[in-house]
This record gives sequence, structure tokens and C-alpha cells, in this order.
Amino acid sequence: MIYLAGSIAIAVAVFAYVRLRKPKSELPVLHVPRTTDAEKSGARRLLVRPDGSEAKPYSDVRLAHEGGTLHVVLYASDHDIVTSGAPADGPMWKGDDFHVVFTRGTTSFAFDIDPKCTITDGKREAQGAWNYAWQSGAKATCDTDGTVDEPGDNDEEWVVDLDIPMSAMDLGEKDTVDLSVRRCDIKERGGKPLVEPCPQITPVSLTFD
Ligand SMILES: [Ca+2]
Ligand SMILES: [Ca+2]
Repeated sequence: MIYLAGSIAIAVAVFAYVRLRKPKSELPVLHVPRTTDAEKSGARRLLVRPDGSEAKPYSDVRLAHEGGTLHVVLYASDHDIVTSGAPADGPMWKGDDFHVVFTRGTTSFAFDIDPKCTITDGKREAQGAWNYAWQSGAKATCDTDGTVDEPGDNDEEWVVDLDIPMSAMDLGEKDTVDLSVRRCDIKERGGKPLVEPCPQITPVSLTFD
């Protein structure tokens, strides 16, 4: 009887250990605060070079959530702001572009946003092809210092305020989701990025406060 009780206790302990050990993500956790003001009070991550040093030109991302909306602020310092000229769901990456990817399990959701707030959103399973017919319902407002698509003058920066309905990603406040953000700085439409690989954040796993 004692032997049986001991075996059960060990089995329970192993089960609990395995449950605790089963990570939702291997990535560092980033707590996303509950507020609508992501710019002032959001969780911030810098985009960096492969060695971890701050990217030049500077870029960052700030995150907050409130009422089922994920607020994402993307900041880009940029000497010459260039767009792809493509319509929504087109190849934004032919111009200056933020590439934001959320991953839950095997499903990923991508948002490419240009300095004029044109959004290409797509969804894919594992490493399959992106389905750009997927619509997130995300809305964005943009602010640029300088002139877009006018070479020769000295632009300064562009900022995107992106609001994503969390339900579009089947994401609740108790869930976690992995995030990666990359920004490519382009000198001329269709040209190569000025810096390769394009700076990005160290990927994180988001939890919602
Ligand atoms: Ca640029
Ligand atoms: Ca789409």
C-alpha cells in the first residue's frame, strides 16, 4: 500500500514537472501593459544589428493593449523615405518597410507597413506560403517628417501607429504570442536595403498584463 501511494506520488510529481517544464515559448518574455498610449507607456524594444548593437538609423517598436486591441508603434529614423508604390497586400518591402510577425504555435501573422500606412497583412501555417487574402482588420495612422518619395532632400523619420484587433489572431489576454520585428531601410524604390541583414528586435514572447 505504501509502495502504491509512493508510486502515485512520484507519478503526480513527474506529471506536474513535465507540465511546468513544457514551455509555451523559448523566447524571453515581454510584458505588454494595458494602456492605449503605446508611445509613452508601451513596452519598448530596439531594433539591433546581428551583434546586438543599436541599429543605425535608429528604429524601435512599442507595444500596449486595451479592450482587445493591440497597439503597436513603429518608429523609424530615415534620411530618405521611400515607398514601394504598391497597393495594400502588395510587396511593401520594395520600399521602406516594417515587417512585423506574430506566431502562435504553427500559425504566423505578418504585417508589412510602409511610411504611408499601406498595410500588407498575411497568414501562414508553418513555413507555407503567405496567404495575403487574409484580412486582419488592422488600422494604421502615420506621421512623417520630410517628404516621401522625393529624393535629394533630407528626411528625418516616420512613425506608424498600428492597431490590430487581437481577435483576428485568435489572441486572448491570457495567451502568449511570439513577436519578431524587422525594418529595412531602402534608398530607392525596388533597390536593396542600405544595411543587410535588416535590423530587427531580438524575438520575444508577449504576455498581456
Ligand atoms: Ca529610406
Ligand atoms: Ca491581407
